[in-house]
Amino acid sequence: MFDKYKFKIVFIGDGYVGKTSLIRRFTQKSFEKQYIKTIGAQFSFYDKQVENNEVRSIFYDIAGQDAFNFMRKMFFKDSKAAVIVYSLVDDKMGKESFKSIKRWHTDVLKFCGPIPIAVIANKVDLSYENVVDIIDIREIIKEKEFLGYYVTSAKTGQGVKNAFNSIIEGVYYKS
Ligand code: G3D
Ligand code: MG
Repeated sequence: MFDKYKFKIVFIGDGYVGKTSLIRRFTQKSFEKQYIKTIGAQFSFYDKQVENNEVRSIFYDIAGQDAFNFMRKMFFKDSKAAVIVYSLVDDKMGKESFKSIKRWHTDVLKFCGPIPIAVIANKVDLSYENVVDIIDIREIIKEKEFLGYYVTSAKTGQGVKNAFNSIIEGVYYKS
């Protein structure tokens, strides 16, 4: 049933930015999270109809940030898209997570080639102002197939459904 449209979408970004919370918030309890020990990752499915086609998205999530360097190749293998998450919180970790977008982008290019990439700015509930301009993001992600920039809160749910649905549809229309 899902032979035709099956998208592996990898979630990357610094630790503590909210990757796991975002995936959990969107997929809720509809699918069990599964853990793949050999690559230090976990994943969740999400099925949705796009243009009368069943689309299965498989969101890959880094399980242990520290061990991740060793598993990158396997983690990224056969990805159809990548989502780089950073935190809007105005503290050291938040600012650092924004600077890291470049590094994560380099990783994607290295392991996947020019696949579509989206950026999610998370924890908007903890930020008074979204100071980062989308132009900056586009500068960093110079992908032709940029999947967009989304502002979310995994805590309140703000922007989460829109971000995931847009990303899934974006991947579908580019596939
Ligand atoms: P990671 O998977 O990227 O490492 P997590 O990040 O999803 O584990 O989230 C890290 C912490 O940030 C968690 O806090 C989580 O609850 C919190 N968090 C994630 N997203 C948001 C958000 O949008 N808003 C707020 N306010 N908090 C968020 P704890 O304390 O449970 O470790
Ligand atoms: Mg996590």
